[in-house]
Amino acid sequence: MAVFSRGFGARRRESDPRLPPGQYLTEDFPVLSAGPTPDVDLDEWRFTIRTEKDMQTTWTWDQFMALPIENVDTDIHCVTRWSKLGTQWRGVSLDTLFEDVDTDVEYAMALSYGGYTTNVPLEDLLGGKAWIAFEFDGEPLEPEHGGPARLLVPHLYFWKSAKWVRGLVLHHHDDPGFWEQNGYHLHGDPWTEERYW
Ligand SMILES: Nc1nc2c(c(=O)[nH]1)N[C@H]1C(S)=C(S)[C@@H](COP(=O)(O)O)O[C@H]1N2
Ligand SMILES: [Mo]
Repeated sequence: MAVFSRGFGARRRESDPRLPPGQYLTEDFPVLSAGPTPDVDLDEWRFTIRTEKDMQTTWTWDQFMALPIENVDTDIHCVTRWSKLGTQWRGVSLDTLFEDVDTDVEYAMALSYGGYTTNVPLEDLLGGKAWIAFEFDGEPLEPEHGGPARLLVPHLYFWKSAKWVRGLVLHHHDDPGFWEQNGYHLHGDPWTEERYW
């Protein structure tokens, strides 16, 4: 019967070892935004890292595009339980952006055009784990998905991947960002289901 073969197929897909617990696979790319999509002009776009000593490093779009660009092939996991496997991105590694940043602290707050914030430990941003991505699937990142550029931290739930990112502020403390103040977990590891707190 059709209903059984569908159920069987769903169970097989859910047992994919790339799928964290409690997640299901989707082929779509859902849009999840807490507010309107900001209109960010490339001439006005800036990315700034501000340290705990108030030292700032800022890139314009042209300066940013002159940095080494990496291809990233990765799975993404939203806390609302969808996961998408093998997504293709291009972006600049946070390791590259931190090369000349002098800091002694352990935490960052990502800031976005439009006001969104999310907190991420530096440990989760460095070491080849995070990028500022500006291409998805071979095309410039769509505004609704965070274009011109978004943070991509694929090993954490996708709310950490701040769309329309404009910078990072480094802190001594792991202060909660937007969703974290509203009950989402401070860290957000999908493999241990750090969903809410
Ligand atoms: N600036 C901003 N970034 C954001 C969000 C948001 O509302 N605003 N939502 C987060 C959440 S909850 C998720 S699941 C992903 C969704 O990204 P997508 O819309 O590209 O699927 O973006 C994250 N980044
Ligand atoms: Mo999300």
